Amino acid sequence: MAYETLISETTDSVLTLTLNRPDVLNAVTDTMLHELQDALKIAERDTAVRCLVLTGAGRGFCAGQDLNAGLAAVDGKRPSIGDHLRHGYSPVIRRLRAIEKPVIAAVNGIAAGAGANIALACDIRMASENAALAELFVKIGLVPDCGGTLFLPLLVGYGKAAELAFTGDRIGAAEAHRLGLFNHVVPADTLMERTHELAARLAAMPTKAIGLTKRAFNRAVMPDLDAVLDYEANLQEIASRTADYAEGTAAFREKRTPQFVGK
Ligand code: LHQ
Repeated sequence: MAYETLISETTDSVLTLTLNRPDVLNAVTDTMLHELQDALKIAERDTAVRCLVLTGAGRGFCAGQDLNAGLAAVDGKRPSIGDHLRHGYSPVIRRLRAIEKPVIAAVNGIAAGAGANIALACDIRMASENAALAELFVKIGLVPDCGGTLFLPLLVGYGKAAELAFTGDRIGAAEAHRLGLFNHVVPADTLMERTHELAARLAAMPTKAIGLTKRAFNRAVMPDLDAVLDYEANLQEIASRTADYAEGTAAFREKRTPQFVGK
């Protein structure tokens, strides 16, 4: 299948999906969301695919929502960010969690905002030494979405999750590994080879047993994912109506430091 923003390749029963907007660190557009939804839907049904790898082209994994794409008011009408999450991002997160095959994120560079939480929605994260992760929503006046309010405290505990989400600080690969956010950190030039080794190994294992294990983990530790995604969308809608969100996004586009007013 040929996509505009995604490269899809299958080798040794491993489907590799590469986010492909390298000039903007693979920032997410509507097209990318639709293509991801489509590719994951096909992968779910395709018995020849027994493991998935998600990675990014170029020096970034994914910089989250493309802040230059479709968020401005048109004819005085603002698009609803809550709806954007419900119809664009949430189906992707739900599919990553529901697909009964292992999903590995090969984090090749910065994973930020929605990009960070897409990585956290995967089962296992392999990372290169120059990878980094940032829950930087707060830096544009937003709250973590894409399931981050669940995945982050689940992986690192509440205190560290609060620190990462409240500050938006970027953490390097070694720190992310120490916190349990990245399973393994490897030299950049070996990331895809090492990821493929693990993926091929998992693809040769009893896929049904792995799928059922994933189903059980989902039920045990994230049974309310749908409600979490919906709640995040409601909260993001509120946050997106604040002066700080307007300032944060304007400052990003104008390449300057934002001046937040706290409301
Ligand atoms: C970008 C982006 C980007 C556009 C880098 N957009 N161009 C959901 C629903 C609806 C609304 C809002 O949000 C959400 C969820 C979210 O994901 S919110 C979070 C959105 N993402 C961000 O706020 C991240 C913005 N990017 C950054 O802060 C930096 O680019 C990071 C820290 C990711 C990387 O910094 P650097 O390594 O210094 O790279 P850079 O800033 O120079 O970026 C390279 C290029 O990519 C640059 O373009 P240029 O033309 O100057 O070379 C950036 O403008 C572009 N880019 N992220 N999200």
